[in-house]
Amino acid sequence: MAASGKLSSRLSATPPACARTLFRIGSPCSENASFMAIYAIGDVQGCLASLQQLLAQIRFTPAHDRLWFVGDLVNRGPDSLGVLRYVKGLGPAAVTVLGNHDLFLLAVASGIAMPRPMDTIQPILTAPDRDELLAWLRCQPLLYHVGPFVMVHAGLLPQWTIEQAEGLAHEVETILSSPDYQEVLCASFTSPSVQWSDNLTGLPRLASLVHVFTRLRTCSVAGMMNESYKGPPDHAPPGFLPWFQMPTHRSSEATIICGHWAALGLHLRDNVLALDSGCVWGKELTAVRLEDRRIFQVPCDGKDRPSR
Ligand SMILES: [Mn+2]
Repeated sequence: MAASGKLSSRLSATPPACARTLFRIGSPCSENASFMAIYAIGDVQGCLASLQQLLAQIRFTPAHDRLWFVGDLVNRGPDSLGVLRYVKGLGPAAVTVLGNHDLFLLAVASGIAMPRPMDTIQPILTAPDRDELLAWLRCQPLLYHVGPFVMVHAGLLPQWTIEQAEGLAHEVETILSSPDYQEVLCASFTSPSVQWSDNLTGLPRLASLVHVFTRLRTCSVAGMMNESYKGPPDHAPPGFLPWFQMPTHRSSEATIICGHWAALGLHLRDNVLALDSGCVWGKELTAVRLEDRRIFQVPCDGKDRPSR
């Protein structure tokens, strides 16, 4: 559904009625009552110029508006340091959830993972404010839930309710934001991933959760995650479907906002807003205004080329 070429904005499926209660600040009877807009934004991955262009298009005003980022603020694009500084600097005007590239940055910074040729995180690692940026990043959530909306980087297993998913995310967030955070990074980046099971304990449990929240694309009806498939949903391996298409998808009462799957592209359903429209691959960066589901996009054709 991603628009191509020129700047575009349009409306998609109707938001749930209860979404409107999110957007009121102060008393509606007050003379000073103001209304804010919440914009959910897809994977930025260091594409600062595209982000700035998108924010200009929506006339983002930090005093009144809120930005929700689906994670993967950094890597592959040319200015991960600039994006990280900008989003951190927004304070309460921005929320982000952690993506796999954000966690990879933390793992490299801890000496747990090695950077690869396509990675563009080195300027963060040598920045004078590196420690503040990284400390801020690892305290961001894996799951953010307000009203009818739940934001995660990749997806939720079909057997999880929203309440279960929140509790599971909190297990990981508690460790990541503690002095022991490197243990979960080490388990996530140096051991073979383990399929999720309620019976998992300790670090394999946390690593499996990290894997699901930040990398899930397709899974089986039984909730087994496909580890490697990154292509378009129509060509998923036999027995695997996009996580949100499962007939027993137990989180379907909420609207899930996610990214991570560039080959899926911008994909909007009544209860899913998948926003990775491939900015870092020269396609578009997308924002959805949650109040009315209006779509805003900028083309990312040249100003934010990934370095190779
Ligand atoms: Mn990702």
